[in-house]
Amino acid sequence: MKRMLSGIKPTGRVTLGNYIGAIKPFVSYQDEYEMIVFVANLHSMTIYQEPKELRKNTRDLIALYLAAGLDPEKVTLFLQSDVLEHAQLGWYLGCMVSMGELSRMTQYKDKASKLGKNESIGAGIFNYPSLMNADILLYDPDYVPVGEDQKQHCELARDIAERFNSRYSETFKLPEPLVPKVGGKIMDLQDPTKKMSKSEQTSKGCIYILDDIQVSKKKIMSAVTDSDNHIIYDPENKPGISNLLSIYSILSKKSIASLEEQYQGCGYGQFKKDLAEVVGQELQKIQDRYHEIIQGSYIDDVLKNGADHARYMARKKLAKVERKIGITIKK
Ligand code: ATP
Ligand code: LTN
Repeated sequence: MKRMLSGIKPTGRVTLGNYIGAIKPFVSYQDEYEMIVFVANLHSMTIYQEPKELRKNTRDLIALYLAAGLDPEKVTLFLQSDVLEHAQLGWYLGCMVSMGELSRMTQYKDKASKLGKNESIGAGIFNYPSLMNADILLYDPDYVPVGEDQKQHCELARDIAERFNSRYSETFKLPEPLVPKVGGKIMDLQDPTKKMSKSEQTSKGCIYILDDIQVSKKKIMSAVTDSDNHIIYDPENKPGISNLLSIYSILSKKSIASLEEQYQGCGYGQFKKDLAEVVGQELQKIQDRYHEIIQGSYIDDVLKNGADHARYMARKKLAKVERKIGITIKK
């Protein structure tokens, strides 16, 4: 069975973008692949997190993974901070990457360009990819399912794995990023040229999975579109309606072409109303399960089992790395 691995940061409320670009695909892969899924809470520290909120967001994220249908019997689900080997390998790999490579990462460049005049960027954001490389390489996954924005980090993991293998001998499998063809980048509903992101300040263009259902519907109804009233997928010239078509297609399991046909001659109003209904139904389903899961100790049990299993794999790999690089002095 091929292996897959991915993680999500608990940096805020989970968005429809996270759900479509990451969580929903994970659920669909779990029968076919050996899945390792974790909450990247070490990565979330690269931006200040209010401790109480971080705790809530972390529990919510786990509960949402489960509510969306991840089955802990099939998937290893754990908190990154529970497996210390991530940080340890992150250090070694950070010593093998150049400042130039890290400076070319788009996520770093984006965050750096958004800084105010007197703000300086944290070193954590700069070093972020090394920790992510460790997350990936510790487990030898064949595939890393991520949204479009994370493809570059996965490619770096591949480069670093190759570098390590050629310097010290074959140690890491070369992972491949897996970006969904539709839904890899869900855009902000108010500014469809920007990614829907949970760390954005305003929430009008972003649907949260735990949004009140009526609020989520209103956000769809007030999504920015163009003025020609034709429902056609053309991300370059019609980013707003194309984004809505992607969301509709993923949630309804209908192809974009069949939706274009279904809505030929219809105005945007009807299309948005139907989509609002589809989104509302999907959220309702998840929220009902979320409310059951968030109570009691189920989450803690799942995390404990997941961490035990992940730790076992990670320790073996780290021990191998430490032998090869000469850190371990026992013969
Ligand atoms: P931030 O906005 O704080 O950077 P994020 O939501 O982009 O957060 P993560 O929580 O780590 O970052 O993302 C988890 C997964 O969701 C990643 O695989 C990412 O590529 C995917 N993802 C995030 N936003 C979107 C989006 N708008 N469309 C599709 N996939 C997304
Ligand atoms: N950087 C990713 C989250 C993440 C991740 C990973 C994804 C951390 N470690 C390992 C895949 C594999 C993000 O910002 N979405």
